[in-house]
Amino acid sequence: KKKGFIFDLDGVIVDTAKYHYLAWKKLANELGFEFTEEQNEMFKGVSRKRCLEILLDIGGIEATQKEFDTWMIEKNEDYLEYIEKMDASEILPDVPKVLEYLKAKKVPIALGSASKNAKPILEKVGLLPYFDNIVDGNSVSKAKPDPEVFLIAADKLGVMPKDCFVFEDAVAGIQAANNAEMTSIGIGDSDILAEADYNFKDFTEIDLDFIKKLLQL
Ligand code: B16
Ligand code: MG
Repeated sequence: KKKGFIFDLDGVIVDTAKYHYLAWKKLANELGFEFTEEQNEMFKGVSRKRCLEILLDIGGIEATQKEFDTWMIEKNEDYLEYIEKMDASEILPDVPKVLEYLKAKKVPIALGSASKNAKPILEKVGLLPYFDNIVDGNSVSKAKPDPEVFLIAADKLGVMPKDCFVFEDAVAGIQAANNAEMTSIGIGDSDILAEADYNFKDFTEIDLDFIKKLLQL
């Protein structure tokens, strides 16, 4: 049966969380409060708008709609400055190994990300050609843990949801994959991502026999 693979972007393919953090921290500091790396954990897999709502909650700030919109733009402009400098050296270890294997087996691959900047990032690091479809923050209306992003990806790949495998680093992302009735593969801390069907610290722990086994399921 035809299988499909769906990759989250941030925390799975590249570590852009550090750039999101720096941009949010700058905004928080400008508004007069601190924003820690620990608090940034809550932002993983979460939309830009929702992140700003949480940030303002942390700072105890009530914003007008105009301020809110301005700060969204300001954060993104700072983030884009970091993205601008990205190259292939920022691809997380052994990710290309898995992409290369899937390509060779002609298995369709999609991106399923909450980011509105997903495509330029893939372009910057040179991985765009591997992806048959990109489903990102521009094409979804419901955020993870809603399964929408992955269901659209499966549909675009022409693969049944239950025959899709999802790599995710965020709890909400694992839940979204599970809600879509796909097989979820957690990348990161297995205690945090305990709801995943499979867990790996990172792609260096994934050998190609595992991928081969999934393709035979
Ligand atoms: P943007 P993912 C998510 O990417 C990030 O984890 C999250 O921290 C970020 O706020 C979100 O993208 C939106 O990003 O501001 O670029 O639209 O993990 O779903 O690939
Ligand atoms: Mg992620």
